[in-house]
Amino acid sequence: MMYIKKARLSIISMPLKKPFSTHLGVVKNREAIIVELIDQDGVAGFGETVAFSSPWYTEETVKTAFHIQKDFLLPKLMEQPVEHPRDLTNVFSFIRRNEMAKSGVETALWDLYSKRMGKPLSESLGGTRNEVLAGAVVATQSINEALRQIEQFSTSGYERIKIKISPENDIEFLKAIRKVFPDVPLMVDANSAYTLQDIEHLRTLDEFNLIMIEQPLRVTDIVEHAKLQKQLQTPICLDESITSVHDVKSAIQLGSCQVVNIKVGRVGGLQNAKQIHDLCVENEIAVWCGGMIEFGISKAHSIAIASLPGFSIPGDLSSSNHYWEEDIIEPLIEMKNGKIVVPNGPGLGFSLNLKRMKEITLYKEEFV
Ligand code: OSB
Ligand code: MG
Repeated sequence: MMYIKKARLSIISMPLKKPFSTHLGVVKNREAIIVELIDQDGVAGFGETVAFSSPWYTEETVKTAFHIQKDFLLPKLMEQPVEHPRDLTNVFSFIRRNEMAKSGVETALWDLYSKRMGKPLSESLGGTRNEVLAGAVVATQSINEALRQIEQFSTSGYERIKIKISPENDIEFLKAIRKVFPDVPLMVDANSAYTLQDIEHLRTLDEFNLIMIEQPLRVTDIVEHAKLQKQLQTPICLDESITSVHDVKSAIQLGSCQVVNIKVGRVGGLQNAKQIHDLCVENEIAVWCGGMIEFGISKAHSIAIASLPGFSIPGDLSSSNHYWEEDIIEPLIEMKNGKIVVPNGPGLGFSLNLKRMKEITLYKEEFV
């Protein structure tokens, strides 16, 4: 049994090395909540809440997640001991949605559990890979900057490049990119920039030999994505539309996608992420691990889940220094030859850099 005796929520803030720009806006600074859980034996587990400062990507924010964690999730967990982190999905089911808030706490419990068992988190989750495939994201409104970044990322070894697009820039960007890099493994992410009205326009993207198009339509357009997929050669990948195992079941039934982007935070934690992985493998839907411009704790959880056998496509998994001058973990995460090694120490296999945490913590609260 894990009796959580103490919990700590730290709101941190760090500037990105370079702005991350999509049609929805620009991220220049990243806030997040680091969750620490400590059990009856003093074993500590760490999680990261990946909601943004504003609700541009999902409806949650750092403040809403802090509220849900402080006032609902932590009190519940501290009054009700659990034997295994998989039990948390049920324990937290009295709270509707708020998946990133739940995930911050649930992932910390997985780390704690794995440390108690003395085994790597990847092993607790059923991971089989020793290394995961790394990919980089290009998020800029300038073609020259995009070309420069693609050059840099592909020569440093990233296995695939993802570029953010919208109807305003897609054709122009892709023409320029394919002229210089005809063979680079390339995919696009639209973050819901299109509607079904754009079907003819979207069909013109088929000629660019894209690995997939991620989330072309709106979050709730599960039926519309199925209509679109029937008319597109390029595989559709769903990101924002998938927040639960049930969403994946609907998407499979309707034929809304051929690929699913699994983000631990967006689906409420590692247990749901694992179940979505299993369901996709069973139904021959490809999966990969999505990124959230996150810090090292969340990256470490992503590496652990991406070690499951179904994660056969490179994810948004990058080095610590991809977004950060100095990440919050030790050792730092490093991509080498397009891969990131899955650590074999107990739990996450990374620890917090306390000096760095101190520099970037805005606010901290402890619960006993
Ligand atoms: O849509 O996949 C997305 C980052 C923040 C919010 C949404 C998305 C992203 C990314 C991943 O594209 C970037 C990364 O972490 O490397
Ligand atoms: Mg996406």
